[in-house]
Order: sequence, then structure tokens, then C-alpha cells
Amino acid sequence: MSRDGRSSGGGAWDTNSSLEELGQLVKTAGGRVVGRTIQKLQTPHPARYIGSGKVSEIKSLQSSTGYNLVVFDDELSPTQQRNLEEALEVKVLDRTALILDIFAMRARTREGRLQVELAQSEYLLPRLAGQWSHLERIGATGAQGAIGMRGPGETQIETDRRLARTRIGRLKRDIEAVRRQRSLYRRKRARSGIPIVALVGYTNAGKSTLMRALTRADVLVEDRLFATLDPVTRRIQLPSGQPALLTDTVGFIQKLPTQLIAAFQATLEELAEADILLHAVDITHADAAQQSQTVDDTLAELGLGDKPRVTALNKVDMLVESEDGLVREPEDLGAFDLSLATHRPDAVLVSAQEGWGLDQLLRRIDEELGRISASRQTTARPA
Ligand SMILES: Nc1nc2c(ncn2[C@@H]2O[C@H](COP(=O)(O)OP(=O)(O)OP(=O)(O)O)[C@@H](O)[C@H]2O)c(=O)[nH]1
Ligand SMILES: [Mg+2]
Repeated sequence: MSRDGRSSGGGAWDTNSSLEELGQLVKTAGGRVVGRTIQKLQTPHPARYIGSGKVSEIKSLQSSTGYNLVVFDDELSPTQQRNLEEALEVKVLDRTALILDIFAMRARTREGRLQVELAQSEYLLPRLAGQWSHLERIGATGAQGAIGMRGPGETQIETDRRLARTRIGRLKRDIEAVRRQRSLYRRKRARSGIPIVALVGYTNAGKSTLMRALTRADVLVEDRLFATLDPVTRRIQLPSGQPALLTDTVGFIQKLPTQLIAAFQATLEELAEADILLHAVDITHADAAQQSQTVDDTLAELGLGDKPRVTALNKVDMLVESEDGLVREPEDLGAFDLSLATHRPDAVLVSAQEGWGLDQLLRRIDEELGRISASRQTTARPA
């Protein structure tokens, strides 16, 4: 479900392609999409996000499609979510909750799990009151009040909130402890003087495939959004003979809600620490330009807009037409005219899957690192 006519971050995203992406998120979370709908509104309805006619229309589709979940492609306020659940009598999620759910499925490391749990707890805190009063209204509690909600003392809502806050406090302390450990490791890494290259890009652009191709690391590659959640670092050798550390990171997505930034902490620290960002773009995606703009915007919001960058336009093998069914690397990858698609004329064309263009990509990274160390030496020289 999406509301049309709003401005969204990350360039001119068309409502349909945003909804298409939401459908992929649903699939990634294990759901099946049985229908979708859009409403054009100037501003969202404060109580229900959409108009009452639209609510009835969605409700009426229940018998024919048998859906048991409605996902909104935007952030819902706790009140809107509660009212919609009451009216539709099924679970209602917004984009944030859906992404958090996928993150919870994907997190592998202890830190990743702690971070996702923190983001989830923070998301749920303002929604706790709603959950209880909602249960009350749909008759889940007896006339005498629910078990644990009777008698003097604090109400269940207060108890829940207090417990959630205690939990949030504990999670933050645990995360801090893991982070301290990681920063020790980082300091050691920094002392080694090996430059760090961090992969960055829209989710599903092929970052992990590129990581695999460049390092032979056995990282997870999947045609799913957010396959990677926890950063992984491996050593590579550049053509100049200089070693570098390459880090795979979590992908970005449009309309990234603030609560989710917490779950990205490990990735953000890796990006902040990196000497160069290697931006992977899926050049074959219909929204390639918007996706790479979203990555630029997100980096700028995170204060990383000025980091030196090398762009890899990935998946070019899909642009090759083969008569015999075999994909062969063209003589000159640069012959593809892709500048219009991304406005990145200095980008390197690659196919992480086929291993095309990787030498040139590594040479670009070498050059960029050379430039950085030259400018460091100039600025470090006393006047
Ligand atoms: N044809 C083709 N497919 C590719 C290429 N690179 C990656 N893919 C496919 O694109 C999908 C996503 O690849 P990943 O490497 O997991 O992408 P990612 O950027 O790490 O994605 P997340 O970790 O989910 O953000 C997988 O199905 C890959 O096989 C490529 O060069 N050519
Ligand atoms: Mg990945």
C-alpha cells in the first residue's frame, strides 16, 4: 500500500517502483504479495494515513485474496498503525517494521543481533501503549481487566514501558562493550598502515559478489535485499603490489528510517574509517540512477559525502547480447554508453559475476590511493 503525491528522499522515486521494491522486501521476509494499491493524497490522514474509502476498499479485498498482512510503504505513526489494524482486523506493518524484521532474520554476529534488537525495541516503545489498549478494545481482556492489569500499582503499559526501557539500556551497554572491542581491533588495523576500501551501494547491487570476486572470500551472495548485514573485511593485493583491506557492508535503501540507522552502526563505523568508498551500482536496474542518488544522499547525511570514491557499474554482462547463449567479455567495456544512466563518466564498468573489468577497477583504486597519500604528504609538510 502506498500513498502517492509525497516527496521522498533519494531523488525522484516513482511510486510504482517504490512499491515494487516494497514487494521484494515482503518476499525477502517470506511473504507473498497478493495485491497492491495506491492512493493519491496531498497529506496523509492523521488517524488512518489513508482515507476511509480506501480502508473499506482494502478490507473488501480480504475475501477474494485472503491476505493476512497489510504493509504500508512509508512510516506510520503508532496511532495510524493501531487504527488501521482495528479497521482491517489484520496485522499492519510499515516499511520500517518490515525492514527491521528482515534485519532480525539476517543478523549473524552478536553485535549485529544486539543492534537489531535495540532498533526493534526503540521502534516498539512508543507503540506499546497502543498494543494494550487495542487488545482491550477488541475484547482480549476481561471485564475485570486483564491479568496483570488489575489492582493498584502500575498499569501493564507502565510495566511494559519500564521493562522495555531497562532492556534498551542494557542493549546499549552491551553494544558499547562490543564496540570498544572492535575499536581496539581497528586501532591495531590502523597502525598497520594498510589502506581500507569499503564497499558501499544500494542493496542487491552486487557488493558481496564483487567482494567474492576480488578476495575469494566466502561471503553470502543472494538475489535478496539485505543479504549482507554484518561487515566482513578481507585483504587484497593491488596491481602496484600494495595491500589493502576490503570491507563488505550492508546495503542502503531509499526512505531509510532513523531507527534503522542504529542497526547500521557497524557499517557506518567501517565507512567512516575507510580511505576510499567503492560504490557498486547495478547498472541494469531500471532505477539505477535513483539508487545511486540514494546512496550519495545517504552518505551525505552521514557526513561521508566527501570521502574519496571509486564507482563500479556492475552487472554489465547482462547488457551483452549473445547469439549462442555464451556471455563473452566485449573487447571494450567502455563502449557501453552508460553515462546518461548515472552521470558518472569516470566509473569503471564491471561484471562481478563474470570477473570482467576487475583489473581496471583495482588500478583505479590504486590511483585513488596514490592521490590520497600524495595529498596527505603535501598537507603534512611543514610550511
Ligand atoms: N548478472 C549478474 N548478476 C550479478 C552480478 N553481481 C551480482 N549479481 C547478482 O545480484 C544479486 C545480488 O548480489 P549480492 O552480491 O548479494 O548483492 P549485495 O549488493 O551484496 O546485496 P545485499 O547484501 O543484499 O545488499 C545476486 O543474485 C548476484 O548473483 C553481475 O556482475 N552480473
Ligand atoms: Mg551483500
